[in-house]
Order: sequence, then C-alpha cells, then structure tokens
Amino acid sequence: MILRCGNRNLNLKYPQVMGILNVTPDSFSDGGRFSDLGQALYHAEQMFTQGAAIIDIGGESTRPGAKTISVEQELDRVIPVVEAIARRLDVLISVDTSSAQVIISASKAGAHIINDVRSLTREGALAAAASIELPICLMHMNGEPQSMQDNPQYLLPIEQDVLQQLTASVARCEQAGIERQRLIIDPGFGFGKNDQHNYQLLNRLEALQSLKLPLLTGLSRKRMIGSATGQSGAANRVIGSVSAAVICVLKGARIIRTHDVKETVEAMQVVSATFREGND
Ligand code: 9MG
Repeated sequence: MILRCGNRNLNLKYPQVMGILNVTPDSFSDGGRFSDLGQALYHAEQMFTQGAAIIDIGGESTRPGAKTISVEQELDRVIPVVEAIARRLDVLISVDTSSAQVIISASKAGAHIINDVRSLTREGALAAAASIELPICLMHMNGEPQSMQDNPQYLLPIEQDVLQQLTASVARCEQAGIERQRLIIDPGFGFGKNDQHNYQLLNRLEALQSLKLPLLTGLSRKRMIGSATGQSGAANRVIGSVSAAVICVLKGARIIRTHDVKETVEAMQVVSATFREGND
C-alpha cells in the first residue's frame, strides 16, 4: 500500500519509522533561537541517517499536564525547522499540531504529513486540513492532555471505544471533503488511558484493521513501558519500547513513532525481512 504524501510516496507494505523531533524550549540546552535551529537540524539529520522515513516535528507538548501555548509561539518554533529540514534532507516531514494556522503554514513550508492528536477538533482545523492535500493522522484521545490521566474510564471495551471514536473522526473528515485515502489512524497510547487500558489496547490492536486505513502507533518511552519493565527513567525504556513496536507491526501498524530511531529501524528491518517471505 502506498500513501501519497504531497509530492512523495510512502510505501506502507513494510513498516516505516517516524523519528520524534520536539522543538519545545525544554528540549534544548540553551534558549537562543539560532542554536535551537542548529540543534534541531542536527537531531533530524541524525535520525535520517539512522533510517527514519519521517521526522515528526512538534512545538507544543502534549504530555499530561502540559500548558497550551499561543499559535504565534508554535509557528515560531515549528516553521523555521520545517523549512530548514525541507531544504536539507530528503525525508518526509510530519508536523505534530492541532492549530489551523500551523497546519496551513506547515504545508506551505514543505511538510508532507499533519499529525493531530486532537483529530482536527480545534477551531478551524478541519477546514484547514480540507484546504491542503496532505495526509492527516487522526488519534484517539479520552479528554484533553491537561487532565486526561485523571482516572480515565471507559464504558466499552477499550478497543471498541477507540474504534468508535476513530470511525466518527474519519466520517467527520470525509464530510468536510478530506478524502479517505489521506487519512491515517492512531489509537493514542497513553492519551486518557491507564496501564491496563494501554495493554488491553495493544493486545487487541488488530481490531483497528477493520477501518482499512494506515495505522500509526507511538509507545516510545511512555509510562506503560516503564510499568511493565520497572524502568522509571524514560531513557531506560528503549528495549521495552522496541518490543512494543514489534508487537504493533505484527498486529497491523505500519508507522512507528519513536525517540530511538536506530534501534527501532533495526527491529523493523527484521520484521520486513520476515514479511518479504510471506504470501502476497
Ligand atoms: C505527539 N504525540 C505524542 N504521542 C503520540 C502518539 O502516540 N501518536 C501520535 N500520532 N502523536 C503523538
């Protein structure tokens, strides 16, 4: 299966790795703008060399309890990085945003994919996404990042809730004129889900294949990995994260969002070698 990403194609017959590039101030050691850009480029280049097919650039933290920022701040952080990467690297650029203005500006600056954890629910985002021609990743979330981890509850089995919400998001997009072949779905591990919800969802991930859309997953270094391994520091969760990524692709995921590109690419190379020997 091929996903058209602007003027580029992404082959989803085999799993692809999306490297995470956070451009929030706390992700840089010094606050100067110029060096921020240099550091972002260095990190992007490193992930590209390690085999990332996509770099996902985010200027607003979506961690539980994270503060929202103004659109101007987000544009200021994200757009120069998109432009610089588009000029220098032959890699697909994804922009992690919920803001209509950022969606439009990112597409003009050279982005190939929009990754919205809020599934185009912010004001103007749906119309903005309809006005561009890029793929959009729609993610399941229960609540808002500020409060989503305060005792999350589900009335349905988790995979059914996720499937229902994603089905509704897809229908809403199609009604707004966003072609189905532009959509990617994501169950949103860690977004309004406790550890048990997350592992139930991982166990039943194949249920999402009924939507027949490309599936993206992001479990990299998340708390659910630490809860199984006992590793409290995020940087010590690499092996657990790669293991979870392998489970995801065996259950249908084709894009893996990760901090640890080298390790994840190697694991995906083993999965791809196995897939290549299967029946087409
Ligand atoms: C921005 N972001 C953080 N976690 C994510 C996840 O699991 N999926 C997607 N699509 N984006 C995420």
